[in-house]
Amino acid sequence: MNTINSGSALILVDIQHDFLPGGALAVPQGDEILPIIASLQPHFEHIVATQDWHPAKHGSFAANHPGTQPGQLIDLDGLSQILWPVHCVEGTPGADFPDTLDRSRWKAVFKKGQNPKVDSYSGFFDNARRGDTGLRTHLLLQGVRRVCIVGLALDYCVKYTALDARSLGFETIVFTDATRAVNLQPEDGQRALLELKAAGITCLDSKNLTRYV
Ligand code: VGL
Ligand code: ZN
Repeated sequence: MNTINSGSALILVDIQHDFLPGGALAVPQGDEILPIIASLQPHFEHIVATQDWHPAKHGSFAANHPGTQPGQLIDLDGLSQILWPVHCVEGTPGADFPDTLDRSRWKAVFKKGQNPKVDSYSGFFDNARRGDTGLRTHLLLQGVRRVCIVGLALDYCVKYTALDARSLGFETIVFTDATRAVNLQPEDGQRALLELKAAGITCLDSKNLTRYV
């Protein structure tokens, strides 16, 4: 395969210890994407990553709402919020990238989820679409027109990053073999793919990368 054209960027979403097997919010089979991502990275000139990065007092943690359990829905500052186990707390090992993930060619890392009052699934904006991570500006300054999105988890951060990318006008591809779903409900991953396709996002196996671009 050849290096993908320079107008394309690879976005690695939240590939962090806490979302991998053994982590606080482990995505089933999340580790299976690591070798696929290793083989994808050499094909891209522009690679960026997002990093879930919460203060310990974050409002998405069930532990910060006495009497609640992970998986429960609450109102958080006016938005419906699923409560999660404590995960990706800033500066902790769970928030780190695994050593097996090659970071040597990444152009930038965009942290998200720092505002305790609102969760942030997308790598572009928080869930209230107020805070901006700077990812959009970064991509535009690099001349990126197409984004290829991989990482964890398909039904949350990958989905919302892809939907925002599309709504911002980027041609958007999700490599489905390089993502895995949390599946709080067993069909959540499949439903996410339908939503992505309905929004005009291309969902394909990364084996088809060169055939497509
Ligand atoms: C994520 C739930 C909470 C994700 C992050 O990366 O998909 N999911 N925080
Ligand atoms: Zn989070």
